[in-house]
Amino acid sequence: KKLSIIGMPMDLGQMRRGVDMGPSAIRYAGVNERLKKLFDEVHDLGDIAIGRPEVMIDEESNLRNLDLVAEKNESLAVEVDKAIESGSFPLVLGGDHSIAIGTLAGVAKHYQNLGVIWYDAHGDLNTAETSPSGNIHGMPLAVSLGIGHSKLTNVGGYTPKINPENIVIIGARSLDEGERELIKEKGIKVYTMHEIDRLGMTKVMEETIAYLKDKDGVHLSLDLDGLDPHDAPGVGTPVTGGISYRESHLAMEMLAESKIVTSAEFVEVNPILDDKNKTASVAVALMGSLFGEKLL
Ligand code: DIR
Ligand code: MN
Ligand code: MN
Ligand code: MN
Repeated sequence: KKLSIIGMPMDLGQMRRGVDMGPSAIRYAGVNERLKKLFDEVHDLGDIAIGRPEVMIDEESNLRNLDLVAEKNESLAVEVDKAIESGSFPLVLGGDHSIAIGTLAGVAKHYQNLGVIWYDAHGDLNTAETSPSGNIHGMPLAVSLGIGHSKLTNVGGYTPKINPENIVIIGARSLDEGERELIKEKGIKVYTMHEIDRLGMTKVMEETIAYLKDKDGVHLSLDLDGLDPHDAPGVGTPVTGGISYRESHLAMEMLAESKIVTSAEFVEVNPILDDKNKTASVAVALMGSLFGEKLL
């Protein structure tokens, strides 16, 4: 079993600086050491080069830093693709959630029927037309469905990457109007905080795993803001009333047992907004559980 770690120090998909330091924070929290115990080989491929480009707002299209976000995601897609080609499990460290555009572009070409678990307070289903912010980190799930600006949907040279019936959103508690409409129109499966409270995380994950069981691969896209800000304070857009640390471990452990996950990314870790690197440490702990760490 081989793991490839790819850092994506991207902050161009939103407006709060510091999330570009997410990969460093996660490495500082010991990701390599932790996961070396769980894989035969761990290859840390370093970071995708983002540089410090001039930030421009494309007012007309309501897509902040459109060209740069598209270009950097092309680079990420190439690296993710190579990792899978080499027989490795790709683990991408963010970076803001716009990086899912590149991760999924690199992953989805390897599967006929890829499932996606979107663990997030948000739907990330906006387009330039529906976005209240113009931030591309609020759009990657729509983009991956082929909905949005063609510069984004065509990253990797093909579209769409995924089908709406293959998606499960877990932890939603902040959706914009256009996102609600898209969820209804496409019939996307969503476990909001209401269902998590009502059913419990065990049932939510049993149903999620059953729902995705027949897929030939499953990508986990975990936005740390899916967790409650009490447990994961170092995120750019915290939303109160989120998934707990314990529930998140349980979810990762159930995914480990199910063996359905074939690629993953952990995004939105912002050490500038964090409390002594707590959020990066939580991310690494959850990775441990996702990859089969057990106490006994
Ligand atoms: C909001 C925030 N829905 C937007 N989205 C975030 O700007 O589109 N996604 N923070 O993770
Ligand atoms: Mn997100
Ligand atoms: Mn989010
Ligand atoms: Mn655990």
